[in-house]
Amino acid sequence: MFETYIKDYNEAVMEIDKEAALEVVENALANGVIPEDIVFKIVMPAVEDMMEHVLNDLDTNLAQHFMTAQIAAEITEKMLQKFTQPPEVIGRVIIGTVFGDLHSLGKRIVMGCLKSMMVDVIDLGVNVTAEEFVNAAIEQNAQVIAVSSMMMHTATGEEVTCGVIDDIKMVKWTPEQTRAEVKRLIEIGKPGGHFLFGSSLMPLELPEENIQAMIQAAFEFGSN
Ligand code: B12
Repeated sequence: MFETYIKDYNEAVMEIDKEAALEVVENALANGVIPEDIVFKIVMPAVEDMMEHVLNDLDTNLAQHFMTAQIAAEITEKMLQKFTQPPEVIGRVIIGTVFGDLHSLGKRIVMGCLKSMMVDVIDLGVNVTAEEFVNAAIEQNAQVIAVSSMMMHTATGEEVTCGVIDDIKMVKWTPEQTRAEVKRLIEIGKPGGHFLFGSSLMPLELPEENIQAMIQAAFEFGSN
């Protein structure tokens, strides 16, 4: 019977079906499974299983990855209140997204995994300065500071200005028009330094000669 709960729970998270996953947990509890076993024998192995899939199985998608962590965190928090003995928390982590960066999805997945593994997580949100990380770690007596940083310049702490070419319009431009636009952007951004020129979406329809023209112009006008 217990094996069936494991199988049903895994299927539910792979289907991104939160309701079904919660129902498996409710059924298991109603049939005498203890909250400790829900967390350590059903929920936590499912998170580990998902991490394996993400590493080795190209068909695993972001929604499955995200929801497994979120469901695990939610159930673990509920089950902790029902544990007969206070659970052994293995450590405390201060987490946040670095200053200048507003990306939060990856951080939330990491938080979900950590919570389901008995780590106390304190989230400082996004756009967090180095001082805020350190002060929080000292105040909260955390052993680990976990920093999420999705962008090159915020990861390295540089102040940069980004100039992104309009790669939707670039689909219809000629290589000469592309070159002129790169020149224009770089002339605006380059004075003073710390200027990052780039593209964004790169639609599949972009003619290759425009990409070549963009790169050549970026080297030509961007070099000192
Ligand atoms: C979604 C997204 C956005 C969303 C963010 C929504 C949100 N609330 O998070 C929006 C549209 C707002 C956005 C904005 C911008 N974005 Co953006 N964005 C993305 C995108 C498409 C996906 C990021 C994501 O969520 N991935 C899914 C998660 C699950 O993966 P993940 O973040 O990598 O996290 C995993 C690991 O990295 C790791 N991890 C993450 N954090 C941590 C922390 C710790 C401690 C640990 C252990 C692990 C860990 O575990 C996670 C789970 O597996 C990426 C491109 C890409 N394919 O990655 C660009 C991307 C990150 N963005 C980029 C850019 C440039 C921007 C903008 C500057 C665009 C603009 N010109 O306005 C702005 C920045 C605004 C700002 N100041 O932050 C660039 C960064 C380039 C670079 N490397 O420097 C990327 C790479 C796109 C690109 N190719 O140009 N973006």
